[in-house]
Amino acid sequence: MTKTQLSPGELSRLIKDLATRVGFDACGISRVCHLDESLPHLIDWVEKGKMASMGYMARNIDKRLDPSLLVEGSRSVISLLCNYYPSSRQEKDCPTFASYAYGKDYHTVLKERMHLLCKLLKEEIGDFSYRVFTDSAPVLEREWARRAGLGVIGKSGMLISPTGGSYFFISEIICDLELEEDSPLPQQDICKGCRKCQMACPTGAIDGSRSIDARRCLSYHTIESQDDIPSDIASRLSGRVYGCDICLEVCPWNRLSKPTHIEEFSINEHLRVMKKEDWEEIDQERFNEVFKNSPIKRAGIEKIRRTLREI
Ligand code: B12
Ligand code: SF4
Ligand code: SF4
Repeated sequence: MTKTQLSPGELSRLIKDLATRVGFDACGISRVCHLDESLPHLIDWVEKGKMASMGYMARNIDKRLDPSLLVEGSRSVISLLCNYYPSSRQEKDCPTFASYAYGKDYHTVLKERMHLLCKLLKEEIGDFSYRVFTDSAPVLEREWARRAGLGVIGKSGMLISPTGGSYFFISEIICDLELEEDSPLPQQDICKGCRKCQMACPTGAIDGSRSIDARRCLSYHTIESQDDIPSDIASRLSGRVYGCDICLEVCPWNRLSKPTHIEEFSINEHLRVMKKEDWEEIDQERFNEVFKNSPIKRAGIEKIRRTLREI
């Protein structure tokens, strides 16, 4: 069978079935286009310096707004959500890590699943071209997921699914297939009168504009930034050494969260129990061994130890 034998609607339904089969929680489709509406928002964010030292956010703006410049000949963006809400947490008195980093690196886990999805699809419809992405290239992932009807952007900047909350990774397959697109959810204000994330953010990074100021975000300072943490930010860490989940924890939509069924996202046994003194003692070799497949390698042991001294 070739891809021409299925209509765009039939193809889209087949892709959504396969997405469920390989373990994704939601799948939505958009047609490749230039994200005109996002341009002023993104430029404003960059020009006001809210990207902090993440210079890569100011580069490739054209590609970030137009996937056809990133993947030649692409016609559709298949957005996928994958739930990572943990079923078990770190022990008490351990330095706190953001829950997205508990298990195996999501880049690897999700890319494997997306390639599997495409392999199964090729078995059904024949060859097509595609590339897979998750937090790995200039792609406005939340905006594509929003356009594909998978959720709405909250005050915290998070993409919130009205059926499952915001503990989801976003990833996408950008391909040359002609598919039936989904519609965005109605632009009702998902937050209504709520300001819980704004009130709870310890550093005032959330101003209600639906994107955040990275210069004030603990996640930025504990993972992305190579500099020492400024003292007014460091004094608000409250035990956090890698990322921050506060704006997710307080969000009422996350009462809908259910533990992930993806085994690879369950908490690394060492991370679950390691106390401050264990982090001070672990050497580079042992760190590499224990956290071989973990996203926390991004910050590295030296950065984690520098942050530890601040908590
Ligand atoms: C840079 C980055 C960061 C930076 C900056 C955060 C930020 N808000 O931009 C830092 C290091 C601080 C960070 C932190 C976190 N991140 Co991050 N991060 C990214 C990254 C690489 C780019 C985001 C980006 O483009 N920012 C630029 C701003 C301008 O864009 P934006 O906030 O996405 O907003 C767009 C739309 O929402 C829309 N929009 C928003 N408001 C409005 C209003 C109007 C009127 C309109 C028209 C449009 C609009 O327009 C914007 C431009 O299109 C993405 C991966 C990717 N490639 O997309 C992951 C990503 C956003 N991060 C993610 C996660 C999980 C986190 C953390 C929870 C990790 C943690 N626990 O520590 C925190 C959450 C902090 C927060 N509340 O946002 C997930 C979010 C999943 C979700 N459900 O939303 C992503 C998508 C990674 C992934 N593949 O899953 N992150
Ligand atoms: S991740 Fe933490 S510091 Fe960053 S915006 Fe959310 S609550 Fe604020
Ligand atoms: S905590 Fe409240 S204001 Fe913040 S994103 Fe969730 S619903 Fe919106």
